[in-house]
Amino acid sequence: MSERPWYESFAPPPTARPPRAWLDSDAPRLSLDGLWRFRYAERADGPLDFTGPAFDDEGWDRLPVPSHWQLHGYGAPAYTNITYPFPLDPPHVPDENPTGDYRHAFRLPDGWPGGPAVLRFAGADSAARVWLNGVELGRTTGSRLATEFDATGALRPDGDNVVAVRVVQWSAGSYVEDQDMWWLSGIFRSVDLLARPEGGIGDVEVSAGYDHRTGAGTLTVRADTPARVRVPELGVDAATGETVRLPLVEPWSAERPRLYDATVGTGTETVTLRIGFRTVRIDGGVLTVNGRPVLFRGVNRHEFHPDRGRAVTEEDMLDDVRLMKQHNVNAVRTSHYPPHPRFLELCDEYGLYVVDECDLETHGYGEVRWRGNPADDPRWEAALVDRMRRTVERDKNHPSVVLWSLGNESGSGRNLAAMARWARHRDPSRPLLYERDWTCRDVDVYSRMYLTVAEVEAIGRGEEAPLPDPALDARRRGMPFVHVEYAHAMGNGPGGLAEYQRLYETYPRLQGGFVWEWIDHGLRARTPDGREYFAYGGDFGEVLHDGNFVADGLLFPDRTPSPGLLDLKKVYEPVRIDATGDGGLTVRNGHLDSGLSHLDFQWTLEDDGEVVARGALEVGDVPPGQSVRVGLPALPATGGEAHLTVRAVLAADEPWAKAGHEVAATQVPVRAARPPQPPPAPVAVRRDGGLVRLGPGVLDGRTGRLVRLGGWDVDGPRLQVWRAPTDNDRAPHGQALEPLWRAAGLDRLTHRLRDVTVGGDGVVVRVRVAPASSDGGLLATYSWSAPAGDRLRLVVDVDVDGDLPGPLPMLGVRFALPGDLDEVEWFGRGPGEAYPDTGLATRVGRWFRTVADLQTPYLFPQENGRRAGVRWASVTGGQGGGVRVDGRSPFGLTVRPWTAEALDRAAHPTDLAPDGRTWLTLDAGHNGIGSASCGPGVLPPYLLPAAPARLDLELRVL
Ligand code: IPT
Repeated sequence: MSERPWYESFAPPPTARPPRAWLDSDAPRLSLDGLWRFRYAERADGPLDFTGPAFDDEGWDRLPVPSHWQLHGYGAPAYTNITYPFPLDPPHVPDENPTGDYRHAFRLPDGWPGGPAVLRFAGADSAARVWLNGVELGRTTGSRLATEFDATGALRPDGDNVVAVRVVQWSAGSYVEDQDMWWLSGIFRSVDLLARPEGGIGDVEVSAGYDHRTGAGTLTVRADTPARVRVPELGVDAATGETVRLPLVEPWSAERPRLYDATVGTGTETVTLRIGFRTVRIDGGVLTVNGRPVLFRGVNRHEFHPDRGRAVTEEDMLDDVRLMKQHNVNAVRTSHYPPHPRFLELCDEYGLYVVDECDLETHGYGEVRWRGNPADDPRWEAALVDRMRRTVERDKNHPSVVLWSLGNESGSGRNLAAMARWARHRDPSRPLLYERDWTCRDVDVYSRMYLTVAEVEAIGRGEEAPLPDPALDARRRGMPFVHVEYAHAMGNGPGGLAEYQRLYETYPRLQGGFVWEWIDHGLRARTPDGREYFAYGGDFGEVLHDGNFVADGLLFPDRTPSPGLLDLKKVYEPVRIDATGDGGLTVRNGHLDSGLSHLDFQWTLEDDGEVVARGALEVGDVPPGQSVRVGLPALPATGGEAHLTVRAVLAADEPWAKAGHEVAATQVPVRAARPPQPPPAPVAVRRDGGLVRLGPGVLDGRTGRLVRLGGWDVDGPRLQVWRAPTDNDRAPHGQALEPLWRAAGLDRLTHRLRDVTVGGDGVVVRVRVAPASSDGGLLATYSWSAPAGDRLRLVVDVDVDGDLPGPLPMLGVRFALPGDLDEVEWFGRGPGEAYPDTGLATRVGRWFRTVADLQTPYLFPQENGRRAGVRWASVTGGQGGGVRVDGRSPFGLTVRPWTAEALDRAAHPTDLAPDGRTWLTLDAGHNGIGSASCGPGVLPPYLLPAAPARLDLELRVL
């Protein structure tokens, strides 16, 4: 019988110091971050020869601390969403247990005081055993939780100190850390040595409430040692434990993150705090901050960087915070673990509401019907309560943290109840949330994920399906609702954001939600020939993996905003500018507690996409929650299709964006396009051997296809129904359309020319398009005429012939053009891509992009880059000249250097190479995008039925 290894223990770290707040102290601190000596092994039972100072580590490698060893060439990253990559056999883990031995020598700097010292690990994944100068200090668990050890006895005041650490990839803790992310190991957050002065401050607890009725603040700061609390700006000089009533303070909110600098000092140590006065309460079933109902315009944030994994830097965190603020996000759920402590300081400072989530997920137990779920197994109780305790103790002083979350996707069970009991008792000032137990027996807020619009609306109305237990049902019915994950931002999409937001803004019980998720976790990699791409699950040879499900963020891995984030910014606008229909505008202030004086309102008038006038709009200050009516400015006459765009921009610099940054905007059509002229008498068709000449075009008389347009070789039209399935069409956790489409043969349609009829003034080509093994298909009729010598008209009529089930992926025609036509200008919606239920951020205008820039490089190649509402488009080349397409009514436009079929075959963007032609696709419609990659599919109004359709186009040579 062998002894159970140290990392296979259910218990929390036995010798760790009690958890406490993350404090900014003037006591000496020595950062031990840097290059450490490192030895990698495939197993965890290697010799413990390295723990003493005398060991010779000259032969060892060097690895940065903090970092993940898999991102420095040891072992390999692995991605699973739900499934555990090891057998469910707790607390045991496989013998193949990647292990990193670390050593780091340091000296205490001059002036380092004698006396107590603490060695602090901010995060080690997944468990570590720690020695200082050969003395074992203890072990850590809880990858994203801090662990402190008393280092006093082992520390050498003079000479070299050596810290030695063994970190294992798999431990008992791995069973409760089954979050949907890369398995990445190592000391990935900082290591510090902290001097602990005698009579110093161990822990501080701030309680700073705000009474919105009186404007008064109440401040109590407690510490484990008697100390003075000073807030100079408020004239506070009080003892710890004393409650100070302040008749007038400025409250903290995400909109106005007012912080007061404070110190808590004893004779030997002073800690610096930033205090925010705010009160979180559930009042009559509504979650309020400072007495006002809060609306979360939220995102779920994992810590991620494409090179560093979860070892994020301060700059990475700042990038996230600034990007969130710039995109109208006001709330973050720290899915699914407490973030780096600095992130919460930034949320306090820049203004973001935080749902701080405990480091807990046991999702993979769902694979065994939750048999043995750690959330319900008493052997795990102490460890789970310890995790909650370490979350709350570390983060309790942040005004930004408004809710605690017990964890994610861990089923239900008694240990969750124990965690909730502990948290409630320790911090009654913040409500609790946990999504997966729908009875809500342990929490204060009802939360769910990926509900349909109809389900959310039912909850808004208080008409959700009842729970079997009437008491629990009544209790839950009285709770505010938070949609803790919705709108899965995987690949192209998410579609349908506006429908959710409308509900959140309508029903007081619905307090917003958190989009899944903030950033794609693609790891930067290179092809053998050196081209960069972002790797996802399976790219590292994992046996079990969940592919590109790890790439489901609003940001690309390099933090470039995706079209989905631009849509979200529009939907999350805290100011709504709407046309009233009778020549005016309403401006609604959706802020919780700020007016609009920080915004300037500007307008521009565009005539056929050209700016012809601009000015400022006087809106005045509008109190939170109120609307005003504003008259439209006097506009000069326009001759074409005219649009007025009104923008609300920052009047002055903010810490997160410069003056002029657009917060909200709307576009109002003020003059319709001139009605199309009746086509002039068509020019005559000329036969020329096997060719048919018509205006600027030449058709092949046998195939009916256009082969030349002016001087350009072209080939088309070809009916296009297929699109490279999006992640939402593929729908790994939703109703997938892709298999239905493939089963219907829409990816392998064949084309049969029925006839070509050459008349005196036009050509009619009829083609039947249908899949093998089916009698249903589409009939396409291409009617060609030349309304003038320089123009060619093409009317495409599509009819359904027999049984062809919808929705269809898309319906359009495509042409091959010479590849040197590689620039596109269009008048229509832009500049970004748009599908029926996306592109909310786009506006009608004249836009220009190279063909390369029209492509959106989703990590898994899929349909992308379509521009909607296009009135006309020209495709031109560097050498000059090109072709132009005008629509009698607006059409969809996609221009690519490869076909949809090539896009469909690719697994990474680097698999795609321009094939020498420019593929111009003009569509009468696309199916919507939806969010079925995880959640509901396309809403009915955005489905593309298999039904007759028409495109009426005019082609011209430039
Ligand atoms: C849900 C998880 O909470 C989250 O971590 C992530 O996996 C997300 O969905 C999908 O990307 S679980 C889901 C399968 C319902």
